[in-house]
Amino acid sequence: MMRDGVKVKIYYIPGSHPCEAVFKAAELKNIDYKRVVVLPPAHRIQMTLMFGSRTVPAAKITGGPNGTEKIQTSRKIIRAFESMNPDAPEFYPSDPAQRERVLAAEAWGDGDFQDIGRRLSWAHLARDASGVASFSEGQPVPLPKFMQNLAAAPMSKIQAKLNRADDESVKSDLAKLPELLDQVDQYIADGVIGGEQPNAADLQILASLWLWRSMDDLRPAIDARPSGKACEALFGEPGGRIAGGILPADWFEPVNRSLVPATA
Ligand SMILES: N[C@@H](CCC(=O)N[C@@H](CS)C(=O)NCC(=O)O)C(=O)O
Repeated sequence: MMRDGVKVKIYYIPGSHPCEAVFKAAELKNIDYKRVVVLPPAHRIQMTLMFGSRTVPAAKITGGPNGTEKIQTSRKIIRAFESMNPDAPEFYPSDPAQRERVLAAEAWGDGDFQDIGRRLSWAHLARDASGVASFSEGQPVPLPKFMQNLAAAPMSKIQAKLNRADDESVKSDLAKLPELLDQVDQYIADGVIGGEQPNAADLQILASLWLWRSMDDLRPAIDARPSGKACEALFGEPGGRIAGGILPADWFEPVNRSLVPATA
């Protein structure tokens, strides 16, 4: 059981996949929390002033096992949640060999793999910001709708620049996608992720696919795989929707080719 009097606030950007990983972790541990939306790109300054470093997710925990804590990064927050409710199923398996595998997969999912979701989504939204509103729907955004709509295009262009979502990087990310999905499928086949009880690697890796699945041009290739099904089982529907046809169709050739069975 979580102890009484604990308060958790999670600072986040709607649609951010590491933030979604943290929300799912809180849900699985039965941890009550309050969501606080921060607005990109200004969140970099806000987070630096409040937490010391510029990224979300960030969590403020008061009255927990370690008193008041301010924590940044999805991996550290998920570790803090693990210790807050030891009665709930564990994110880090106690079997040493399985634990090693989960930790390695979690670290892999928090590397370049995590950056790809940011580059791909901002590259789309910088060209066509109409999808931004779908991620904010139902979220406590501290800005009237008309201002959100006015800000969507310039904000997305800045975010694309800050995340280095240039054409070359995005094309290279899309070319790598089938290989990365093969790796996720392999983790599932090896029993590292996709089991009955979600672990820290499930949270980290499948949260990226949750964001990838919001892009119409990517979703069919992901959904056709065990990794897409594992993502859906844990995270459900994506937090928003980015229409197809925004990026040049030929950039998706490697992804679409991977949909065709090798014998065809
Ligand atoms: N690997 C970290 C990175 C988090 C991260 O880069 N978050 C993005 C939003 S998805 C962000 O706040 N970026 C702002 C920046 O890099 O300045 C984590 O999992 O918490």
